[in-house]
Amino acid sequence: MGKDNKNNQMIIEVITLFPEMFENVLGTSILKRAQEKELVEIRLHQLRNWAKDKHRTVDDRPYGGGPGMVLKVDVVEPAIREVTNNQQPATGKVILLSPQGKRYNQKMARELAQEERLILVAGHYEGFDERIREFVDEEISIGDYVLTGGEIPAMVIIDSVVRLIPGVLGDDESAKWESFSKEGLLDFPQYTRPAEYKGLKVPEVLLSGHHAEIEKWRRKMAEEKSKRLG
Ligand code: 21W
Repeated sequence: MGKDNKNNQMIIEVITLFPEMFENVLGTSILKRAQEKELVEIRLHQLRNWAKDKHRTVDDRPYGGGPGMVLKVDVVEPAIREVTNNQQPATGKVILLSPQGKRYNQKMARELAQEERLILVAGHYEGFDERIREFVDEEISIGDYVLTGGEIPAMVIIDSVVRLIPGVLGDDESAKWESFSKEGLLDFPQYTRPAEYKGLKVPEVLLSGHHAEIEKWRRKMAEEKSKRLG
């Protein structure tokens, strides 16, 4: 079990200078449970372990000058190569988290959830040597804003992919939400007790017990909401 990957568990490898950033996120709630159930194994790799000199250098000043440091291709490439080849299965999709990448969405999450193994490479600081792009299969950005590194985007991908692995969420729950997101419908409004709070009432139909009516109302509300958000 575990490293042999005998079951159908997904393996996610993360290459990062800050593996400790991931520990709380991966050790909490649904991501924690998914790993305990061995539906996914997430392996954190310290990029600095592939540094070649005694100072464990991973970045350097940019050719041509300018501010900031650039992640070295001769550190990142060996890390990708070793993590990809020297572990089982020797396959997997290598993804570079990059502000220039393709904008991440739910369709991409569904596609990644089909993979046996993902290798997520997170840079930090200013950026990485352009040649690193030659050694990855995909580049993904999580949106048009500037972050300090690829670690949080890597966590976003892990979270969105792991919840799609069969068995991670309750069956009825996950099936239902997936069919909604495929149709492009967003959430419907939800309420719980009390039925009235500071004059704000729960819609009557939800208190009625008419299940067909409730279903109709929820679908209508979800469609209206998706239209409003374009
Ligand atoms: C920020 C890396 C800016 C590179 C001169 C020329 C990964 C990210 C990141 C970062 C630059 C994602 C430069 C949304 C993000 C990420 C750190 C580019 C360097 N200087 N998705 N080029 N937003 N961010 N500037 O920031 O690594 S996915």
